[in-house]
Amino acid sequence: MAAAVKPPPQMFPDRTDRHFPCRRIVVERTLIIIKPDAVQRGLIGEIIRRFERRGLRIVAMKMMRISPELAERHYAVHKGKPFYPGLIRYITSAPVVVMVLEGPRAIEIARRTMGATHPAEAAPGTIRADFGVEVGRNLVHGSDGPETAAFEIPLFFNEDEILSYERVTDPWIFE
Ligand code: ABT
Ligand code: MG
Repeated sequence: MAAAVKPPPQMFPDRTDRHFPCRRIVVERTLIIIKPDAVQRGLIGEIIRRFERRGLRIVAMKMMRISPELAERHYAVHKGKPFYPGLIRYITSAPVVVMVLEGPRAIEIARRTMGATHPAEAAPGTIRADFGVEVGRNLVHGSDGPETAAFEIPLFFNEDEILSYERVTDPWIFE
């Protein structure tokens, strides 16, 4: 007898916040890059650990060397700015680890976990404050909005490299 085919569960149904009914909880994906300085300094595990512990779900991850062509596409919005050539040199200088994180308000949560762009201005306890000093060695990248994430993720991952799954801990992290 053929088993009944169950529709796939909707992992994060968009919903309103129980405590703030006017606020909609939006499930997002964000692109994270553990930059060359962080890889060279042996901070891959430390940085992944912080995002993982926060509760965001890792749905894609790989190590790679970013080509100049890919760097130019990723940082196209900064073309022409004085720091652009150094930025391209930096991001292509050595291997990086790229990941896609998923969860309610994942973009904002990841950015707050990373801290301000300039490590000197980043709040203590954030990645950039705890490990960084200068903006040109700020350890980690995270998409800065939903449109940016939608643009950046396909630059680094094919759709079949991004996994859909649930963790047994999800009900203890997501209400
Ligand atoms: P990214 O996550 O790398 O995009 O950094 P963030 O979004 O926090 O900051 P933005 B404004 O996007 O900067 C992109 C990279 O350019 C570098 N930068 C930026 C400078 O070196 N000097 C500057 O004055 C500014 C504004 C920092 C960012 N990444 N790096 N390296
Ligand atoms: Mg940015």
